[in-house]
Amino acid sequence: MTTPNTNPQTQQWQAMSRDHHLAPFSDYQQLSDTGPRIITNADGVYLWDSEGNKILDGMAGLWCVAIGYGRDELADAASKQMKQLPFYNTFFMTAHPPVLELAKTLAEITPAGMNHVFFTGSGSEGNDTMLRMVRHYWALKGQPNKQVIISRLNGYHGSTFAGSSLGGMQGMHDQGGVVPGIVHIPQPYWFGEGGDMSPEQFGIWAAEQLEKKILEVGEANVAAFIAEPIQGAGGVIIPPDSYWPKIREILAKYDILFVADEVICGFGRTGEWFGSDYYGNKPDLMTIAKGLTSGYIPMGGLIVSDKIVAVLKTGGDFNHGFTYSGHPVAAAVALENIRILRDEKILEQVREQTAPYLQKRLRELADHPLVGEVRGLGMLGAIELVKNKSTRARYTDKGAGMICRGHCFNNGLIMRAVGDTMIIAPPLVISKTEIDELVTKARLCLDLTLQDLQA
Ligand code: PXG
Repeated sequence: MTTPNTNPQTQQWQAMSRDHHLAPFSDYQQLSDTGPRIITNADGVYLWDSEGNKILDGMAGLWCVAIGYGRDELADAASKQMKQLPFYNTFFMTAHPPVLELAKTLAEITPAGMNHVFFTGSGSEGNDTMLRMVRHYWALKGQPNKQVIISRLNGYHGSTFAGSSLGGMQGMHDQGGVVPGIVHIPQPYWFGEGGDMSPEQFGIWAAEQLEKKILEVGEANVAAFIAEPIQGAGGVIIPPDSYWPKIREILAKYDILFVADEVICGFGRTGEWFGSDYYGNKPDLMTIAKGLTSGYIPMGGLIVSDKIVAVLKTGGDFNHGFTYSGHPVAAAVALENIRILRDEKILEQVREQTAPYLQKRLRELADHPLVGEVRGLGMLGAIELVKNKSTRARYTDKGAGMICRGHCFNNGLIMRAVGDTMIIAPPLVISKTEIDELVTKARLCLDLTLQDLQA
């Protein structure tokens, strides 16, 4: 699938990869044989590789570069902070101005009643923190049996042991096992799993699986339910409209905590600050990362509601923390990123202008013979590749998604393949002209993929 290299430096870098680098979620033999594509620079919504190819980044890096590449303000904020105080920890009764200013700023944009944040270095660490905090919370409340977390199959909550156990990715569970006390329910993925039910019926059915699981485990043993408002890595799975209202109804009946994993949906991806705002959900905790710094520097966190903080205050030390919790440089970058999102009214622009346009243009691809469904919301989109539009049957064993991903790479567009679902999550600042380019390239790549599948 990859085109031959012409820049001799590309081969040198690929040799370094082969000889020394173990990349995430990669087949090491394949990576060694083929060599990675080397990305050398970026600006706006575009990337350039070492061969000089310009590529429209339809995935915002990895769902994170909200404000686009090349914003000097973030580099300047990092540089200034590095010169003033490059590191100090937030353990042992110390803090520094950037971490405090960021905590206050987050309280301004998070839902009402969520006024505290525990900082981490990543989304996975945020979910790890959540697991310990939630179990500790119930123990402090005199209910130490409330330990079990209910999560969803095909959800993604990170790659630490807690993160991958909370997630519902079998391939991860198979390598090294899982943390005990985490159980999974089906996902609200109508296109893939809805069968003969209507989307609305299926949404109710999928939500009812939560109640079924609470009753099976016993309310007295359940600590929390965790879910992404929209599953990202699972394939941009937008629940049927009936799903979240039914989940809210179930959560109101039982004394369990609700955790929204906002790592992808947070910071404007749906046109609201958080996916929970979009759906009107009321979480007790929210995991954040990615869009918090637009990916310019690693940072994550766990937003904690006042109700939980009040209980934590009764418990002495919370025995948890990372060297880089609240790192001053990351905090300074996050503050500048949020300032840009606010001052440039990027959420308003997404909500009122570019997301409606992206969704309209994307849906034009539904007429393509290879496309079984186009769905999307805000700056998220998914295109289902099928052999038969009416039965939703796939091209089994052909790897349609990977073929399409290869064509995209070679034609200047990054789209991710999750099985045979092509997904996009472009930078929030993508313009209408750039959206036109994205859709034109996507159609071309669908044509090329169909040719290959029929050959
Ligand atoms: N929760 C969600 C919802 C995520 O999408 C994490 C937690 C973990 O965050 P960190 O910062 O620890 O990676 C994520 C991360 C993909 C892909 O292939 C998605 C993620 C990470 C890597 C690959 O779509 N999401």
